[in-house]
Amino acid sequence: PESLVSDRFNELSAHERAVRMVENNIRHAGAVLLGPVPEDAGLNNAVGMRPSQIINAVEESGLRGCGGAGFTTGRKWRFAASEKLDRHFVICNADEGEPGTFKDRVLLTERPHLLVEGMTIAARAVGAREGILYLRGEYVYLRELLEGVLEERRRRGLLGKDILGVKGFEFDIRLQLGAGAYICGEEGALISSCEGLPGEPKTRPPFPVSRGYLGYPTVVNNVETFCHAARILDQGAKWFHAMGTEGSHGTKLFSVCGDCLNPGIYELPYGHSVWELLEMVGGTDAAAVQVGGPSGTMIGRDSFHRKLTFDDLATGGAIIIFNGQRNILEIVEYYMSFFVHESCGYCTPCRVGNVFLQKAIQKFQKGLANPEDIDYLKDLSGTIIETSRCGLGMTSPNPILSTLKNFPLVYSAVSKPSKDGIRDTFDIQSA
Ligand code: L3W
Ligand code: SF4
Repeated sequence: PESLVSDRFNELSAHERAVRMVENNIRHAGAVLLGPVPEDAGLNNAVGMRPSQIINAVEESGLRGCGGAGFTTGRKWRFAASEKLDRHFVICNADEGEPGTFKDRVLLTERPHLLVEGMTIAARAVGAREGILYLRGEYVYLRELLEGVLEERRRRGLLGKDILGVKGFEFDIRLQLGAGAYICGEEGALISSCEGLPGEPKTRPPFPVSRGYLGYPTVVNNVETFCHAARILDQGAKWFHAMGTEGSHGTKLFSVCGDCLNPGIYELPYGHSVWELLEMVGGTDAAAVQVGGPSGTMIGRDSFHRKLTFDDLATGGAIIIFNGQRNILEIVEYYMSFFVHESCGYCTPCRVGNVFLQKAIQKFQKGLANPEDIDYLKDLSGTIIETSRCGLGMTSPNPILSTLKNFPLVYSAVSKPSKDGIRDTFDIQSA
């Protein structure tokens, strides 16, 4: 929209721009998360419902986890509620660390009450009395604001004992800060970190819903997921279900950055194509779009018709736009350096394999690769994916695999046949 590229718009801070984007989209696409939200209407409804009715409503809405993996939220809550242990926990994963993702930061800043409302509704649904808001270490500046929100809600009877006057409905939340490790956004590592242990993923199963924090049933959801749950309890499952597509209901916040006129946060119903989003953000010059951050997929112009849904291009929200001046191998090498740095080191394939992948990409960058190195990249990527314990290792080869598939010329243009056809090996010491 024209108003977004006015001089006034360019004077705004990055955060103000993000909110303006959402406000603008609200006028165009309809407000859900950052539009006018009636205070605690969802929680007021939830206290009049049985836990099973809350879970039914969330399940019927079709809400799926907004961190990227898209597990059905109602099912997750049902699993946790069905566990008969005497303590249950609700944890909000606000360890927003995927490069290119900054939507949760805006929700935490602009809608902290909606988030805590969603967590409180989840607590009522699964029978949790204790909650943790796990905040990304780099968002430490939000601590005071969030502590203030929790305190205010305790004062107003929205947290603590007998919430909203309902006898026996007790729930409170403590804030815990991460310390800058990306892996702590993985739910097992996050739980370990909350327990005071090193931030390393846990082997699943058991899933957190049955044995999570301190061994008790635990619901871990993303910030956006809790916010949607609160709106669903306010507006109804049918309202949410009616938006989006068959397999991806409701709306989604997208963090858009890179080579476009109007980076920011956009809230859209699921089902828009990448091209439609590029038109909205002034990014139609794009040569490549990284959907879902480094652990996602890089697509080229011939795939811009693809849809932003779980059935096509699933994403936790990151959309990074690259114009034709960008060097794809440089981007891939940078993403691999990110994974090398952030691997927790528990599994050898992830700890060592990603270093080898990065080295191999550097070989292509230097023009020293041969066609056999392409097979090497594919083979090693497959091994890392198959043998890693958590999502980091399972997705770390994606920058390579998606660019090999969608930008094959980038690789073939810089690789030359070796003299004897034998592929070079990488020296573990130098790696
Ligand atoms: C009970 C089962 N629960 C699965 C639960 C599980 C988890 C959720 C998703 O994340 C994504 C990746 C990237 N019984 C269950 C079950 N669950 N089966 O469902 O589980 P899963 O394993 O599909 O995914 P995940 O490993 O939790 C991987 C994204 O995370 N990612 C980065 C994300 C970054 C952000 C951010 O910065 N905000 O979100 C990196 O890999 O999209 O799809 O709760 O317990 N049988
Ligand atoms: Fe750690 Fe990587 Fe193994 Fe995940 S896959 S547990 S990050 S070494």
